[in-house]
Amino acid sequence: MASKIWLDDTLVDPADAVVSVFDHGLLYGDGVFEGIRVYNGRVFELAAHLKRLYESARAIRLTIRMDAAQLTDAVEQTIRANGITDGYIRLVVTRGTGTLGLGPFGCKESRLIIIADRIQLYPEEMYVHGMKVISASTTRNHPLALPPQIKSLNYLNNILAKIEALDSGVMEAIMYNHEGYVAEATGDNVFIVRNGVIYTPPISAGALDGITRRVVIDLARRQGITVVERNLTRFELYVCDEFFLTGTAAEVIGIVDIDGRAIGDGRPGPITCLLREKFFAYAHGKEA
Ligand code: PXG
Repeated sequence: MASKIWLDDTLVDPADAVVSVFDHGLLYGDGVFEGIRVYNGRVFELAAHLKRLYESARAIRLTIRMDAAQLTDAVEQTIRANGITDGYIRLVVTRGTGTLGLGPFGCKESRLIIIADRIQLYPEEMYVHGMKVISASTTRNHPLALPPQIKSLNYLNNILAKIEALDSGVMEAIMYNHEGYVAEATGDNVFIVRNGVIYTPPISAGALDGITRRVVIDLARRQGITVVERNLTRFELYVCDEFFLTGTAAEVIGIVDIDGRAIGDGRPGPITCLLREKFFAYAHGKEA
């Protein structure tokens, strides 16, 4: 449990970290957020996360109460106050208190919440032996309806797919877009390997522009592995050699089964394991 929470302009006790029932973040999911890792006391890719946060806010005409330099300072103060060296930061910006109506402009001031805590990991054996997933029947939001690049507080689309996963006894679901192409998992980006080449859906397929995704693409290319961004079909997931997901929570995790089809030899593949190792080294500052 966190001992101090950043609320608006200062650190407060968790009991005082409360927002109004009239906050449009609660009433309408009107707001944006980021989930960020801390490794060895260093905030992982903070600049990239803040850029995405400010862009998400700009896209929904939400003003964040401080600039990126002040927000960086607030994040660091929150980590220090909670004694976090390896953990997780949740940054939330809500539209703020308004009236019972959709209109956002009656909300006079956005709220800023920063929570720094330990991270809940998947069980270690899932990283070693790989994870099973299913294909969700819930279609990913149409990118022209709600651009998936906006990391908004409205995650119902993903939650519906997550329910399908949990109902099937697995932890993650793969979501497809309105055209049937792979978009992403409920909180992770999708990668496959076929004949030594890595494939991942383009952001335009309806994926969040994941920070982990970008880092992993870069690490793979530095290993001399070709990475291709193109639309992927469900069939290609079924017959690939390797399959893995990337995300702040999951980092790099091998998928060994989708819809009852075993991937490769049923264990996380060599490229997956290599990239997981490289990601760890990079995250812990052991490799440029
Ligand atoms: N797609 C979606 C829909 C996400 O929400 C990712 C991809 C991966 O992006 P990053 O930038 O993290 O590599 C996300 C991120 C959680 C949790 O508690 C989920 C995310 C981030 C942090 C925590 O499940 N999703």
